[in-house]
Amino acid sequence: MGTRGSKLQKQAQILILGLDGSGKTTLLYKLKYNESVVTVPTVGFNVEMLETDRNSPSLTVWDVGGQKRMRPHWRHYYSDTAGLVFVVDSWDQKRLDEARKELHRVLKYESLRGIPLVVLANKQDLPGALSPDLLCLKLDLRRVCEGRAWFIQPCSATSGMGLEEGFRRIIYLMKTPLKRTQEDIKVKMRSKGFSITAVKQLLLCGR
Ligand SMILES: Nc1nc2c(ncn2[C@@H]2O[C@H](COP(=O)(O)OP(=O)(O)OP(=O)(O)O)[C@@H](O)[C@H]2O)c(=O)[nH]1
Ligand SMILES: [Mg+2]
Repeated sequence: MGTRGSKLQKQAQILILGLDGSGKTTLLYKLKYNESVVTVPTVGFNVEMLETDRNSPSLTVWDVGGQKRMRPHWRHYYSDTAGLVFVVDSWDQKRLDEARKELHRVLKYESLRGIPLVVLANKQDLPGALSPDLLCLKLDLRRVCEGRAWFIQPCSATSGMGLEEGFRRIIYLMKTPLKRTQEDIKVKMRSKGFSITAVKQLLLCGR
């Protein structure tokens, strides 16, 4: 399975990163207990096991605080990570550039090379939230994710919309070698009558 598969066993570690206030802790507890918890900024980390179906590894999910002073510690969580989930506040356009810089910095680390990425475009329930397509452009995902399996998933951590899909997607990307992922998408798109150009664009945009 190459670089990505080598870290995937019966149990896999998922790392959730993102700026402070993007919604990491809210989504972790929504997924775990289906409850909307009142959060405080995370100093350190939260860790939870998430159950999956029997054909998938169970997930140990690490949610690490995103405040500026916490970010130098992110790298201590990279070595055992099989999948990365990066959470973006889709409503807070003022901080998008900061989110882009942090994401690009994270993806440069050698220990995360080839590790699949799901970007969660969170807070879609708020009026004015940016669409995943616009976020894809603003975060320059196409370029920075070259050679990596990735996907951008719209969601709302408060309502739960899109969260399970996002985690199902990271499991799929972890289980499936990059080349096959792209082939699967091509076959599906062809069967729906899309042109090769449209398929290529879709693959480039990861969704
Ligand atoms: N409207 C809306 N608010 C959300 C959503 N997700 C999180 N929030 C709110 O955003 C605020 C920050 O959420 P947290 O989950 O604490 O953010 P965090 O990413 O864990 O922040 P740090 O721990 O500081 O890194 C809280 O007030 C949440 O209720 C969402 O999908 N929609
Ligand atoms: Mg938190």
